[in-house]
Amino acid sequence: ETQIASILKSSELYPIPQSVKLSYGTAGFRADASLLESTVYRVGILSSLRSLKLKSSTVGLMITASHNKVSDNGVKVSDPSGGMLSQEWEPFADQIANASSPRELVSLIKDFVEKEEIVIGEKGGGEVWLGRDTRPSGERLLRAAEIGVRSVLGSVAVDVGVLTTPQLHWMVRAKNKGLNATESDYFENLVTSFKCLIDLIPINKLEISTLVLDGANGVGGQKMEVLRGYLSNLDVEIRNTGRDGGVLNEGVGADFVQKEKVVPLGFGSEDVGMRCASFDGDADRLVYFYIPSESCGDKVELLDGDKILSLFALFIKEQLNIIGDEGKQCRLGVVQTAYANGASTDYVKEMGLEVVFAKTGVKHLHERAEEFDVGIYFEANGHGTILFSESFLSWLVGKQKDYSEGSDKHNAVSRLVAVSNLINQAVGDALSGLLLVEVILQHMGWSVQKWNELYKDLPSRQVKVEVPDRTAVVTTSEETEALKPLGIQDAINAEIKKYQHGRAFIRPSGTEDVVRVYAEASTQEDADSLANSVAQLVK
Ligand code: NG1
Ligand code: ZN
Repeated sequence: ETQIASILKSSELYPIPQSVKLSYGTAGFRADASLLESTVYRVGILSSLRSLKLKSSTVGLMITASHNKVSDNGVKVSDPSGGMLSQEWEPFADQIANASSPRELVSLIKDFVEKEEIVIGEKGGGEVWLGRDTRPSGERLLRAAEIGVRSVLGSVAVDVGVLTTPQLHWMVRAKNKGLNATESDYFENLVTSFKCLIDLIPINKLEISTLVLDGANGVGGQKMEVLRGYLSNLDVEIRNTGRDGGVLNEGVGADFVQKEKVVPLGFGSEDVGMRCASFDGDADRLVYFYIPSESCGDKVELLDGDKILSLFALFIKEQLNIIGDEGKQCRLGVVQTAYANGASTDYVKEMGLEVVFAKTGVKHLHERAEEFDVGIYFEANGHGTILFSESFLSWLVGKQKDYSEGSDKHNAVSRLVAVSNLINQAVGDALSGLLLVEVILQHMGWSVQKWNELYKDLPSRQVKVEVPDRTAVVTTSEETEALKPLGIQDAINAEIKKYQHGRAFIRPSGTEDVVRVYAEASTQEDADSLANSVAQLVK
């Protein structure tokens, strides 16, 4: 009928390039940008269908390849909740992205629409909000997404411009909750809740020193420049905004700093001891670092996602303790992945928190964090957030009325409510995470060095190995043991045994064509050597 004709017609514009096999992966589709137009067009169609399936709720479509190189790009979908696309739809995403002809595409869509009982064109269309990061290929790909969205009859595509990934997720979530959902609403929400937390700081501890931010030459630094204009009690110097000739993610950004543990471009000996932070290319990751005075060369002292998680956990636990017995009944839990530094896990366990492990990729962590009243999740690379259950939040709001204004308990409850507003509960967000770290440090009266002393990281090393076929590596569900190739796990175990506190695992990347190797040991030399010998086994 007309719907089929519409898709047949538009798909002629976007033939699939030969010899690419795409998979939705850890965080959507990613590839060299020149290969992605047909994929993004098809994800546009999928997004319209997703919206229709969920009573025309707004769905988000983000064009970004995050920390990957500037010539790459990618596309991922935000569900109406603001979370990642339901994993149940990923196989369909894979199928249509790889459909080799318009006919095959149409037939896959037809079957899926029937199976999911999606009704097209009768009760209004779908609505999809399209965002992109600063990559030069973004605009062209966004046009392809628009055509895909609109090829589902009655569906509308709204271009919401250049945004960070978490901004788009936040806006989609707010829109579907019936709240104000523009980018300025996003900023206003951050500013208000940050100020609220600042006002609740016990006066004598206040300390403000300059934070130096590495914007990864991407969208995050630029948005931070806007946000900074509305904030008092925060002094940020922003470098690597992308306007001074630097290249996105090249020698800069959270992924680079975390994996290489060296200073990003634009930082050096003049910054010794300063509190520094890095965003990744789409600003959903945040790490802190400082250059130690005894630093030789370009080494940094890294405060990764695990340290951020520990700081958040400590602060929240402190507020619950102030509330007393009732506060202690709150189920506060932590979700980490196999990449979490062993020392961080020990630290939060000693605090009395429950720790659970999930597979790599925030979609997996997010799911587990929802099981708690307050669930904090972080990947070591700096991607994470805090989730507050609806029932716990309404309990808090009730208590705010019960306790007398200005009392310790009232302040503690108000802080928790403000944290729930400040932190982006849709998805990990470098901007909101940064504001929360900053206000907690001010609250504690801590320097970055003091914060770093919460626990000492076990030395670790990550390397990636390029292989002809990364899918040859298959792991258990926790990703800590390799089932294939046969025999490799025994060989890895034999290497691990040679080291004190040795731990190592391999897994295929879901975003790059590599196998990742992680190793921990009691000294840096040992961690390096363990990582390298395991990498040799993979080659
Ligand atoms: P892969 O490439 O699957 O390891 C990487 C990160 C994930 C996640 C995604 C999405 C590591 C080891 N892996 O996934 O944690 O952030 O990218 O960006 O950092
Ligand atoms: Zn990212």
